[in-house]
Amino acid sequence: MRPSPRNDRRRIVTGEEKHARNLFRDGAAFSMSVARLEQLPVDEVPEIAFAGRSNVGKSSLLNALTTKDGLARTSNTPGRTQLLNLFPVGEPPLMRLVDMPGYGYAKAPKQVVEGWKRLVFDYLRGRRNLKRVMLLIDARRGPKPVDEEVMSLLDEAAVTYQLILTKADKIKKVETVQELAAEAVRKRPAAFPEVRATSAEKNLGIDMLRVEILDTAQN
Ligand SMILES: Nc1nc2c(ncn2[C@@H]2O[C@H](COP(=O)(O)OP(=O)(O)OP(=O)(O)O)[C@@H](O)[C@H]2O)c(=O)[nH]1
Ligand SMILES: [Mg+2]
Repeated sequence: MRPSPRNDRRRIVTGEEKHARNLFRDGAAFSMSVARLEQLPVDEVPEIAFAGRSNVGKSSLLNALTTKDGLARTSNTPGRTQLLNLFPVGEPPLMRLVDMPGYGYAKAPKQVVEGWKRLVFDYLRGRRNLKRVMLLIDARRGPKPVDEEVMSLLDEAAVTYQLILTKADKIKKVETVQELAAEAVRKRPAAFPEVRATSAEKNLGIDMLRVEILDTAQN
């Protein structure tokens, strides 16, 4: 059966999933926020970045993955996350999860929006130890032109990315959106072909995503 958030709850949690859950739960901590790339640590720890439009649910997904509600700050108001926030997992760190400011939020002052976008795009394009980008897409809306812009940038920079649908609890036919999103990346060279559906609110698709993130960081 195709993995879908609808049957996720009835799935038997595998040993791998338990291991990943314990690691993310016990081993994730906040380390630092940076406004400029020069402030990032210089080392070989693999990073997995969470990117996407404002309010898509990046910080909420990070909290669901680490099972820590307040680890990354979330809000109803777009523009909550304004810096790159690093969350190392494991001691010594096996990887870092990176919560990013959202892009595509038109209501903030133009200069501010441009500043966030530049920070996000520069990081995505230039970070050597960036292993994969989780590109979050609202399941109700599908990919937007600004998401396509990010995909093109990642294709050009040869940084692997994966589309993750968020807020899957808000729609009935998540499989249809999943297929449309998979079609949108089919010809994109750096895109991982499978699109995952998640809900941070209902904890759907989270167990599997942890295992995938861990595999990515370790390979
Ligand atoms: N129903 C539902 N709501 C969600 C889900 N994930 C996030 N939300 C809500 O969406 C809003 C935005 O969530 P955030 O996690 O702050 O979004 P973000 O992408 O980090 O936003 P910025 O930092 O502003 O770019 C909050 O009100 C969350 O409660 C989900 O899976 N289901
Ligand atoms: Mg955020």
